[in-house]
Amino acid sequence: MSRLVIVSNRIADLNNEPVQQGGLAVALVDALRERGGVWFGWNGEIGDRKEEAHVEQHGSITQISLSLTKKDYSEYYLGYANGVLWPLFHYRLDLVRYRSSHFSGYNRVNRKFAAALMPHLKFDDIIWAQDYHLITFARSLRNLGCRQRIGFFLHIPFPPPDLLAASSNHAELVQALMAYDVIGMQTFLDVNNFKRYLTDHTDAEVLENGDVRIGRRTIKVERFPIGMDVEAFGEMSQRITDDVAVDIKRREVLGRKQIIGVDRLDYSKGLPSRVKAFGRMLAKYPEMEKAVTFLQIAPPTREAVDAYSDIRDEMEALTGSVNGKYSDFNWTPIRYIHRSVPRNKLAALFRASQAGFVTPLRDGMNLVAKEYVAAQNPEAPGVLVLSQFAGAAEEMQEALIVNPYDIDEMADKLYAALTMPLNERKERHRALLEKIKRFDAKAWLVGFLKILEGGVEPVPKLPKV
Ligand code: ADQ
Repeated sequence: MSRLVIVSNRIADLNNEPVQQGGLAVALVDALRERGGVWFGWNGEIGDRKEEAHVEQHGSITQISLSLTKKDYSEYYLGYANGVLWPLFHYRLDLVRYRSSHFSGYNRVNRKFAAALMPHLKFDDIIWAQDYHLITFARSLRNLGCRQRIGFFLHIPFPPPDLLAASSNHAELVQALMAYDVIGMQTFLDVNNFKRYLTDHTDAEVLENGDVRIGRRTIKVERFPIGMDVEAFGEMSQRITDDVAVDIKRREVLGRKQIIGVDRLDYSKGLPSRVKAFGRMLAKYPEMEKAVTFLQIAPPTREAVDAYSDIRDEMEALTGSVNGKYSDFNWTPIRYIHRSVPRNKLAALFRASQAGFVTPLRDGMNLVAKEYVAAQNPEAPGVLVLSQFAGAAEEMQEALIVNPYDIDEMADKLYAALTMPLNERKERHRALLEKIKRFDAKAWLVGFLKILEGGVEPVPKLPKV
Protein backbone atom coordinates (compact mmCIF):
# COMPACT_ATOMS: atom_id res chain seq x y z
CA MET A 1 0.00 0.00 0.00
CA SER A 2 1.43 3.37 -0.90
CA ARG A 3 2.14 5.91 1.80
CA LEU A 4 -0.40 8.66 2.41
CA VAL A 5 0.84 12.23 2.71
CA ILE A 6 -1.71 14.63 4.17
CA VAL A 7 -1.03 18.32 3.65
CA SER A 8 -3.06 20.93 5.50
CA ASN A 9 -2.58 24.54 6.51
CA ARG A 10 -2.31 23.52 10.17
CA ILE A 11 -0.93 20.17 11.28
CA ALA A 12 -3.08 18.11 13.63
CA ASP A 13 -2.00 17.99 17.27
CA LEU A 14 -0.76 14.41 17.50
CA ASN A 15 0.11 14.75 21.19
CA ASN A 16 -3.54 15.16 22.12
CA GLU A 17 -6.30 12.60 21.70
CA PRO A 18 -7.62 13.33 18.19
CA VAL A 19 -11.14 12.70 19.43
CA GLN A 20 -10.86 16.05 21.23
CA GLN A 21 -10.06 17.73 17.91
CA GLY A 22 -13.10 16.70 15.97
CA GLY A 23 -14.19 14.20 13.37
CA LEU A 24 -11.89 15.21 10.60
CA ALA A 25 -8.69 14.91 12.61
CA VAL A 26 -9.83 11.54 13.95
CA ALA A 27 -10.55 10.11 10.51
CA LEU A 28 -7.31 11.33 8.98
CA VAL A 29 -5.11 10.33 11.91
CA ASP A 30 -6.70 6.86 11.92
CA ALA A 31 -5.99 6.42 8.22
CA LEU A 32 -2.40 7.58 8.67
CA ARG A 33 -1.85 5.28 11.65
CA GLU A 34 -3.20 2.31 9.72
CA ARG A 35 -1.15 2.68 6.58
CA GLY A 36 1.71 4.83 7.82
CA GLY A 37 2.27 8.24 6.41
CA VAL A 38 3.14 11.87 6.69
CA TRP A 39 1.23 14.89 7.99
CA PHE A 40 2.69 18.08 6.62
CA GLY A 41 1.77 21.70 7.36
CA TRP A 42 2.23 24.87 9.38
CA ASN A 43 2.98 24.35 13.08
CA GLY A 44 1.05 27.47 14.11
CA GLU A 45 4.22 29.45 14.95
CA ILE A 46 5.03 32.86 13.52
CA GLY A 47 8.66 33.91 13.54
CA ASP A 48 11.15 35.53 11.25
CA ARG A 49 14.01 33.12 11.91
CA LYS A 50 14.77 31.02 8.83
CA GLU A 51 14.24 27.47 9.89
CA GLU A 52 14.26 24.12 8.22
CA ALA A 53 11.12 22.01 8.32
CA HIS A 54 10.85 20.18 11.64
CA VAL A 55 10.41 16.39 11.49
CA GLU A 56 8.88 14.40 14.37
CA GLN A 57 7.93 10.74 14.50
CA HIS A 58 4.67 9.71 16.22
CA GLY A 59 4.45 5.92 15.80
CA SER A 60 3.78 5.26 12.13
CA ILE A 61 3.09 8.94 11.44
CA THR A 62 5.85 11.32 10.41
CA GLN A 63 4.91 14.87 11.17
CA ILE A 64 6.70 17.53 9.15
CA SER A 65 5.99 21.12 10.04
CA LEU A 66 7.30 24.58 9.40
CA SER A 67 6.64 28.04 10.75
CA LEU A 68 5.45 31.09 8.84
CA THR A 69 7.07 34.51 8.80
CA LYS A 70 5.00 37.52 9.88
CA LYS A 71 4.76 38.49 6.22
CA ASP A 72 3.57 34.98 5.26
CA TYR A 73 0.96 35.02 7.99
CA SER A 74 -0.32 38.43 7.07
CA GLU A 75 -0.38 37.93 3.27
CA TYR A 76 -1.13 34.22 2.83
CA TYR A 77 -3.25 33.39 5.88
CA LEU A 78 -5.04 36.59 6.88
CA GLY A 79 -4.84 38.48 3.59
CA TYR A 80 -5.63 36.04 0.82
CA ALA A 81 -6.94 32.81 2.37
CA ASN A 82 -9.22 34.48 4.92
CA GLY A 83 -9.59 37.98 3.45
CA VAL A 84 -10.40 36.85 -0.12
CA LEU A 85 -11.02 33.12 -0.57
CA TRP A 86 -13.14 32.53 2.54
CA PRO A 87 -15.65 35.36 1.86
CA LEU A 88 -15.61 34.78 -1.91
CA PHE A 89 -16.28 31.05 -1.61
CA HIS A 90 -19.06 31.78 0.91
CA TYR A 91 -20.74 34.05 -1.68
CA ARG A 92 -19.74 37.25 0.18
CA LEU A 93 -18.14 39.45 -2.49
CA ASP A 94 -18.97 42.43 -0.25
CA LEU A 95 -16.45 41.22 2.35
CA VAL A 96 -13.60 40.44 -0.06
CA ARG A 97 -10.53 42.64 0.59
CA TYR A 98 -8.22 42.00 -2.34
CA ARG A 99 -4.59 43.14 -2.60
CA SER A 100 -2.25 41.80 -5.24
CA SER A 101 0.56 41.50 -2.66
CA HIS A 102 -1.65 39.08 -0.70
CA PHE A 103 -2.12 36.87 -3.73
CA SER A 104 1.67 36.89 -4.30
CA GLY A 105 2.12 35.94 -0.63
CA TYR A 106 -0.38 33.10 -1.01
CA ASN A 107 1.52 31.71 -3.98
CA ARG A 108 4.84 32.20 -2.21
CA VAL A 109 3.73 30.17 0.82
CA ASN A 110 2.32 27.42 -1.40
CA ARG A 111 5.73 27.29 -3.14
CA LYS A 112 7.46 27.27 0.24
CA PHE A 113 5.30 24.34 1.42
CA ALA A 114 5.98 22.45 -1.81
CA ALA A 115 9.74 23.01 -1.60
CA ALA A 116 9.80 21.87 2.05
CA LEU A 117 7.80 18.71 1.34
CA MET A 118 9.50 17.66 -1.90
CA PRO A 119 12.69 16.17 -0.38
CA HIS A 120 10.58 13.95 1.91
CA LEU A 121 8.45 12.38 -0.84
CA LYS A 122 8.81 8.78 -2.02
CA PHE A 123 8.10 7.93 -5.64
CA ASP A 124 4.89 5.98 -4.90
CA ASP A 125 3.39 8.28 -2.24
CA ILE A 126 -0.11 9.59 -2.69
CA ILE A 127 -0.58 13.18 -1.60
CA TRP A 128 -3.81 14.69 -0.32
CA ALA A 129 -4.06 18.45 0.24
CA GLN A 130 -6.83 19.85 2.42
CA ASP A 131 -8.78 23.00 1.74
CA TYR A 132 -8.70 26.48 0.32
CA HIS A 133 -5.30 27.45 1.66
CA LEU A 134 -3.68 25.05 -0.81
CA ILE A 135 -5.34 25.69 -4.17
CA THR A 136 -2.01 26.43 -5.89
CA PHE A 137 0.00 23.83 -3.96
CA ALA A 138 -0.13 21.03 -6.58
CA ARG A 139 1.04 23.45 -9.27
CA SER A 140 4.04 24.35 -7.08
CA LEU A 141 4.83 20.66 -6.52
CA ARG A 142 4.51 19.90 -10.25
CA ASN A 143 6.88 22.78 -11.04
CA LEU A 144 9.45 21.04 -8.85
CA GLY A 145 9.01 17.81 -10.83
CA CYS A 146 6.52 15.95 -8.61
CA ARG A 147 4.84 13.12 -10.60
CA GLN A 148 2.93 11.44 -7.76
CA ARG A 149 -0.86 11.48 -7.67
CA ILE A 150 -2.16 14.53 -5.81
CA GLY A 151 -5.69 15.01 -4.53
CA PHE A 152 -7.45 18.07 -3.16
CA PHE A 153 -10.51 18.36 -0.96
CA LEU A 154 -12.36 21.65 -0.63
CA HIS A 155 -14.07 21.80 2.77
CA ILE A 156 -15.92 25.04 1.96
CA PRO A 157 -18.43 25.75 -0.83
CA PHE A 158 -17.38 26.37 -4.43
CA PRO A 159 -19.09 29.58 -5.63
CA PRO A 160 -21.19 29.96 -8.80
CA PRO A 161 -19.13 30.88 -11.90
CA ASP A 162 -20.32 34.49 -12.16
CA LEU A 163 -19.37 35.18 -8.58
CA LEU A 164 -15.94 33.62 -8.96
CA ALA A 165 -15.38 35.49 -12.20
CA ALA A 166 -15.97 38.78 -10.36
CA SER A 167 -12.79 38.21 -8.35
CA SER A 168 -9.23 38.98 -9.40
CA ASN A 169 -7.01 36.05 -10.41
CA HIS A 170 -9.90 33.61 -10.82
CA ALA A 171 -8.47 32.23 -14.06
CA GLU A 172 -5.07 31.59 -12.49
CA LEU A 173 -6.61 29.98 -9.42
CA VAL A 174 -8.68 27.52 -11.41
CA GLN A 175 -5.82 26.77 -13.77
CA ALA A 176 -3.58 26.00 -10.77
CA LEU A 177 -6.27 23.73 -9.35
CA MET A 178 -6.08 21.64 -12.51
CA ALA A 179 -2.63 20.40 -11.46
CA TYR A 180 -4.46 18.04 -9.06
CA ASP A 181 -5.55 14.57 -10.21
CA VAL A 182 -8.65 14.34 -8.02
CA ILE A 183 -10.71 17.27 -6.77
CA GLY A 184 -13.27 16.52 -4.07
CA MET A 185 -16.09 18.80 -3.01
CA GLN A 186 -18.84 18.57 -0.42
CA THR A 187 -22.03 18.75 -2.52
CA PHE A 188 -23.58 18.33 -5.98
CA LEU A 189 -24.03 22.10 -6.05
CA ASP A 190 -20.30 22.73 -5.55
CA VAL A 191 -19.31 20.22 -8.23
CA ASN A 192 -21.84 21.72 -10.64
CA ASN A 193 -20.61 25.25 -9.93
CA PHE A 194 -17.04 24.18 -10.62
CA LYS A 195 -17.90 22.35 -13.83
CA ARG A 196 -20.02 25.25 -15.06
CA TYR A 197 -17.06 27.55 -14.49
CA LEU A 198 -14.83 25.20 -16.48
CA THR A 199 -17.31 25.05 -19.34
CA ASP A 200 -17.96 28.80 -19.43
CA HIS A 201 -14.48 30.16 -18.76
CA THR A 202 -11.84 27.61 -19.78
CA ASP A 203 -10.86 25.21 -22.57
CA ALA A 204 -11.45 22.23 -20.31
CA GLU A 205 -14.04 19.70 -21.43
CA VAL A 206 -16.47 18.02 -19.05
CA LEU A 207 -16.82 14.44 -20.34
CA GLU A 208 -19.98 12.37 -20.24
CA ASN A 209 -18.78 10.31 -17.27
CA GLY A 210 -18.18 13.54 -15.33
CA ASP A 211 -14.39 13.57 -15.66
CA VAL A 212 -12.67 16.74 -16.78
CA ARG A 213 -10.28 16.69 -19.74
CA ILE A 214 -7.73 19.46 -20.00
CA GLY A 215 -5.06 19.10 -22.67
CA ARG A 216 -3.82 15.53 -22.30
CA ARG A 217 -4.79 15.17 -18.65
CA THR A 218 -7.98 13.77 -17.16
CA ILE A 219 -9.08 14.94 -13.74
CA LYS A 220 -11.71 13.43 -11.49
CA VAL A 221 -14.04 15.94 -9.87
CA GLU A 222 -16.50 14.37 -7.46
CA ARG A 223 -18.69 14.97 -4.47
CA PHE A 224 -17.51 13.37 -1.24
CA PRO A 225 -19.79 14.66 1.55
CA ILE A 226 -17.75 14.78 4.73
CA GLY A 227 -19.04 13.04 7.83
CA MET A 228 -18.16 12.22 11.41
CA ASP A 229 -17.68 9.18 13.62
CA VAL A 230 -21.34 8.73 14.54
CA GLU A 231 -20.94 5.93 17.06
CA ALA A 232 -18.05 7.46 18.99
CA PHE A 233 -19.86 10.78 19.27
CA GLY A 234 -23.12 9.08 20.29
CA GLU A 235 -21.29 7.23 23.06
CA MET A 236 -19.53 10.38 24.21
CA SER A 237 -22.88 12.20 24.48
CA GLN A 238 -24.03 9.70 27.12
CA ARG A 239 -21.11 10.35 29.45
CA ILE A 240 -22.70 13.37 31.05
CA THR A 241 -20.44 15.65 33.08
CA ASP A 242 -21.61 16.74 36.57
CA ASP A 243 -22.28 20.35 35.65
CA VAL A 244 -24.41 19.33 32.64
CA ALA A 245 -26.33 16.86 34.86
CA VAL A 246 -27.15 19.61 37.36
CA ASP A 247 -28.31 21.86 34.55
CA ILE A 248 -30.56 19.13 33.10
CA LYS A 249 -32.12 18.49 36.54
CA ARG A 250 -32.83 22.15 37.06
CA ARG A 251 -34.52 22.50 33.68
CA GLU A 252 -36.55 19.35 34.34
CA VAL A 253 -37.85 20.82 37.58
CA LEU A 254 -38.75 24.06 35.80
CA GLY A 255 -40.16 22.25 32.74
CA ARG A 256 -37.81 24.25 30.55
CA LYS A 257 -36.50 23.18 27.15
CA GLN A 258 -33.19 24.08 25.54
CA ILE A 259 -32.21 25.12 22.01
CA ILE A 260 -28.52 24.76 21.17
CA GLY A 261 -26.26 26.46 18.62
CA VAL A 262 -22.52 25.74 18.33
CA ASP A 263 -20.34 27.55 15.83
CA ARG A 264 -17.10 29.42 15.45
CA LEU A 265 -18.02 33.13 15.60
CA ASP A 266 -17.89 33.44 11.82
CA TYR A 267 -20.09 35.66 9.63
CA SER A 268 -20.89 32.66 7.41
CA LYS A 269 -22.70 30.90 10.25
CA GLY A 270 -25.73 33.21 10.33
CA LEU A 271 -25.54 33.91 14.07
CA PRO A 272 -27.20 37.35 14.20
CA SER A 273 -30.27 36.19 12.27
CA ARG A 274 -30.47 33.15 14.55
CA VAL A 275 -30.68 35.39 17.62
CA LYS A 276 -33.28 37.55 15.87
CA ALA A 277 -35.33 34.44 15.03
CA PHE A 278 -35.25 33.30 18.64
CA GLY A 279 -36.40 36.78 19.76
CA ARG A 280 -39.14 36.72 17.10
CA MET A 281 -40.34 33.33 18.37
CA LEU A 282 -40.68 34.69 21.91
CA ALA A 283 -42.65 37.63 20.56
CA LYS A 284 -44.93 35.49 18.36
CA TYR A 285 -45.50 32.65 20.82
CA PRO A 286 -45.69 34.13 24.34
CA GLU A 287 -46.17 30.67 25.87
CA MET A 288 -42.49 30.09 25.07
CA GLU A 289 -41.44 32.72 27.63
CA LYS A 290 -39.61 30.96 30.48
CA ALA A 291 -40.35 27.64 28.73
CA VAL A 292 -37.12 27.59 26.72
CA THR A 293 -33.52 28.80 26.85
CA PHE A 294 -31.28 29.31 23.85
CA LEU A 295 -27.70 28.21 24.52
CA GLN A 296 -25.31 29.58 21.91
CA ILE A 297 -21.66 28.53 22.10
CA ALA A 298 -19.50 30.58 19.74
CA PRO A 299 -15.75 30.74 20.36
CA PRO A 300 -13.72 33.54 18.75
CA THR A 301 -11.95 32.85 15.48
CA ARG A 302 -9.68 34.82 13.08
CA GLU A 303 -10.07 38.00 15.10
CA ALA A 304 -7.28 39.73 13.18
CA VAL A 305 -9.61 39.92 10.15
CA ASP A 306 -11.90 43.01 10.42
CA ALA A 307 -15.16 41.32 9.46
CA TYR A 308 -14.80 39.07 12.52
CA SER A 309 -14.65 41.82 15.13
CA ASP A 310 -17.76 43.41 13.59
CA ILE A 311 -19.78 40.25 14.10
CA ARG A 312 -18.67 39.99 17.72
CA ASP A 313 -20.06 43.46 18.46
CA GLU A 314 -23.28 42.68 16.62
CA MET A 315 -23.83 39.45 18.57
CA GLU A 316 -23.24 41.14 21.91
CA ALA A 317 -25.73 43.87 21.07
CA LEU A 318 -28.38 41.44 19.81
CA THR A 319 -28.20 38.97 22.70
CA GLY A 320 -28.15 41.91 25.12
CA SER A 321 -31.31 43.32 23.59
CA VAL A 322 -33.27 40.02 23.71
CA ASN A 323 -32.08 39.32 27.25
CA GLY A 324 -32.82 42.90 28.30
CA LYS A 325 -36.38 42.62 27.00
CA TYR A 326 -37.30 39.21 28.42
CA SER A 327 -34.99 38.22 31.31
CA ASP A 328 -36.48 37.55 34.70
CA PHE A 329 -34.73 36.82 38.00
CA ASN A 330 -34.91 33.07 37.31
CA TRP A 331 -34.71 33.02 33.50
CA THR A 332 -32.15 34.36 31.05
CA PRO A 333 -33.50 33.61 27.56
CA ILE A 334 -30.11 33.49 25.79
CA ARG A 335 -26.99 32.01 27.32
CA TYR A 336 -24.15 33.12 25.08
CA ILE A 337 -20.78 31.45 25.67
CA HIS A 338 -17.91 33.03 23.79
CA ARG A 339 -15.33 30.29 24.22
CA SER A 340 -14.47 26.74 23.26
CA VAL A 341 -16.05 23.82 25.12
CA PRO A 342 -14.47 20.33 25.46
CA ARG A 343 -15.91 17.89 22.95
CA ASN A 344 -17.36 15.47 25.53
CA LYS A 345 -19.27 18.29 27.19
CA LEU A 346 -20.46 19.53 23.81
CA ALA A 347 -21.80 16.08 22.97
CA ALA A 348 -23.67 15.89 26.30
CA LEU A 349 -25.11 19.38 25.76
CA PHE A 350 -26.38 18.40 22.30
CA ARG A 351 -28.13 15.40 23.82
CA ALA A 352 -29.67 17.55 26.53
CA SER A 353 -31.14 20.01 24.00
CA GLN A 354 -34.59 19.65 22.46
CA ALA A 355 -33.67 21.59 19.31
CA GLY A 356 -30.42 22.02 17.37
CA PHE A 357 -30.40 25.40 15.62
CA VAL A 358 -27.96 25.39 12.67
CA THR A 359 -28.53 28.34 10.34
CA PRO A 360 -25.45 29.22 8.26
CA LEU A 361 -25.90 31.66 5.39
CA ARG A 362 -23.57 29.35 3.48
CA ASP A 363 -21.54 26.36 4.67
CA GLY A 364 -19.47 23.66 2.99
CA MET A 365 -21.12 20.87 4.98
CA ASN A 366 -21.58 21.76 8.69
CA LEU A 367 -20.57 18.97 11.01
CA VAL A 368 -22.48 20.46 13.95
CA ALA A 369 -25.74 19.43 12.23
CA LYS A 370 -24.50 15.84 12.08
CA GLU A 371 -23.11 15.90 15.62
CA TYR A 372 -26.44 17.10 16.97
CA VAL A 373 -28.25 14.16 15.36
CA ALA A 374 -25.57 11.65 16.44
CA ALA A 375 -25.89 12.78 20.06
CA GLN A 376 -29.68 12.35 20.39
CA ASN A 377 -31.40 9.67 22.41
CA PRO A 378 -33.33 7.72 19.72
CA GLU A 379 -36.21 7.18 22.15
CA ALA A 380 -36.67 10.89 22.84
CA PRO A 381 -34.77 12.78 20.16
CA GLY A 382 -34.58 16.51 19.71
CA VAL A 383 -35.26 18.21 16.37
CA LEU A 384 -32.70 19.66 13.99
CA VAL A 385 -33.56 23.03 12.43
CA LEU A 386 -31.19 23.40 9.48
CA SER A 387 -30.43 26.11 6.93
CA GLN A 388 -31.09 25.23 3.31
CA PHE A 389 -27.67 26.76 2.56
CA ALA A 390 -25.62 24.30 4.63
CA GLY A 391 -24.08 21.58 2.46
CA ALA A 392 -25.56 19.14 4.97
CA ALA A 393 -29.07 20.10 3.79
CA GLU A 394 -28.44 18.30 0.50
CA GLU A 395 -28.65 15.01 2.44
CA MET A 396 -30.49 15.90 5.64
CA GLN A 397 -33.92 16.77 4.25
CA GLU A 398 -35.72 15.27 7.27
CA ALA A 399 -34.53 18.19 9.38
CA LEU A 400 -36.81 21.23 9.53
CA ILE A 401 -35.23 23.13 6.65
CA VAL A 402 -35.22 26.93 6.92
CA ASN A 403 -34.18 29.93 4.87
CA PRO A 404 -31.78 31.82 7.18
CA TYR A 405 -32.73 35.12 5.54
CA ASP A 406 -36.37 34.65 6.59
CA ILE A 407 -36.61 35.47 10.30
CA ASP A 408 -40.35 34.74 10.52
CA GLU A 409 -40.00 31.32 8.96
CA MET A 410 -37.14 30.45 11.32
CA ALA A 411 -39.21 31.55 14.32
CA ASP A 412 -42.14 29.39 13.20
CA LYS A 413 -40.01 26.31 12.51
CA LEU A 414 -38.22 26.70 15.81
CA TYR A 415 -41.59 26.71 17.52
CA ALA A 416 -42.64 23.67 15.46
CA ALA A 417 -39.45 21.87 16.55
CA LEU A 418 -40.12 22.54 20.23
CA THR A 419 -43.73 21.37 20.02
CA MET A 420 -43.33 18.41 17.62
CA PRO A 421 -45.00 15.14 18.72
CA LEU A 422 -42.69 12.32 19.79
CA ASN A 423 -43.60 10.02 16.90
CA GLU A 424 -42.64 12.54 14.25
CA ARG A 425 -39.44 13.38 16.12
CA LYS A 426 -38.48 9.71 16.19
CA GLU A 427 -39.23 9.20 12.51
CA ARG A 428 -37.22 12.20 11.41
CA HIS A 429 -34.34 11.26 13.69
CA ARG A 430 -34.24 7.66 12.45
CA ALA A 431 -33.98 8.81 8.83
CA LEU A 432 -31.29 11.39 9.62
CA LEU A 433 -29.26 8.96 11.69
CA GLU A 434 -29.24 6.46 8.86
CA LYS A 435 -27.91 9.09 6.47
CA ILE A 436 -25.14 10.36 8.71
CA LYS A 437 -24.06 6.77 9.32
CA ARG A 438 -23.94 6.11 5.60
CA PHE A 439 -21.92 9.24 4.92
CA ASP A 440 -19.63 9.07 7.93
CA ALA A 441 -15.99 10.07 8.28
CA LYS A 442 -14.77 6.66 7.18
CA ALA A 443 -16.94 6.62 4.02
CA TRP A 444 -15.58 10.05 3.10
CA LEU A 445 -12.00 8.99 3.57
CA VAL A 446 -12.24 5.59 1.90
CA GLY A 447 -14.27 7.03 -0.99
CA PHE A 448 -11.74 9.75 -1.70
CA LEU A 449 -8.66 7.57 -1.32
CA LYS A 450 -10.10 4.90 -3.61
CA ILE A 451 -10.42 7.42 -6.41
CA LEU A 452 -7.06 8.99 -5.65
CA GLU A 453 -5.38 5.60 -5.78
CA GLY A 454 -6.97 5.03 -9.16
CA GLY A 455 -10.02 3.00 -8.08
CA VAL A 456 -13.30 3.54 -9.83
CA GLU A 457 -16.04 3.41 -7.20
CA PRO A 458 -17.44 6.81 -6.28
CA VAL A 459 -19.30 7.32 -2.99
CA PRO A 460 -22.94 6.21 -3.14
CA LYS A 461 -25.13 8.77 -4.83
CA LEU A 462 -28.30 10.16 -3.30
CA PRO A 463 -31.09 11.43 -5.53
CA LYS A 464 -30.62 15.11 -6.33
CA VAL A 465 -32.79 17.45 -4.29
P1 ADQ B 1 -16.12 24.73 10.18
O1 ADQ B 1 -16.47 26.00 9.49
O2 ADQ B 1 -15.24 24.87 11.35
O3 ADQ B 1 -15.51 23.65 9.19
P2 ADQ B 1 -18.15 22.70 11.10
O4 ADQ B 1 -18.28 21.71 10.02
O5 ADQ B 1 -19.44 23.00 11.76
O6 ADQ B 1 -17.57 24.11 10.63
O7 ADQ B 1 -17.13 22.12 12.15
C1 ADQ B 1 -16.87 22.76 13.35
C2 ADQ B 1 -16.33 21.77 14.37
O8 ADQ B 1 -15.84 22.49 15.49
C3 ADQ B 1 -17.42 20.83 14.87
O9 ADQ B 1 -16.85 19.56 15.09
C4 ADQ B 1 -17.85 21.47 16.19
O10 ADQ B 1 -18.32 20.56 17.15
C5 ADQ B 1 -16.56 22.10 16.64
N1 ADQ B 1 -16.85 23.30 17.45
C6 ADQ B 1 -17.50 24.41 17.06
N2 ADQ B 1 -17.61 25.27 18.10
C7 ADQ B 1 -17.04 24.69 19.16
C8 ADQ B 1 -16.86 25.05 20.53
N3 ADQ B 1 -17.31 26.19 21.02
N4 ADQ B 1 -16.22 24.19 21.32
C9 ADQ B 1 -15.77 23.03 20.85
N5 ADQ B 1 -15.92 22.62 19.58
C10 ADQ B 1 -16.55 23.44 18.75
C11 ADQ B 1 -15.19 23.62 7.79
C12 ADQ B 1 -16.32 24.02 6.84
C13 ADQ B 1 -17.56 23.16 7.10
C14 ADQ B 1 -17.19 21.69 6.97
C15 ADQ B 1 -15.97 21.35 7.80
C16 ADQ B 1 -15.46 19.95 7.53
O11 ADQ B 1 -16.63 25.40 6.98
O12 ADQ B 1 -18.60 23.49 6.20
O13 ADQ B 1 -18.28 20.90 7.40
O14 ADQ B 1 -14.89 22.24 7.52
O15 ADQ B 1 -15.29 19.73 6.18
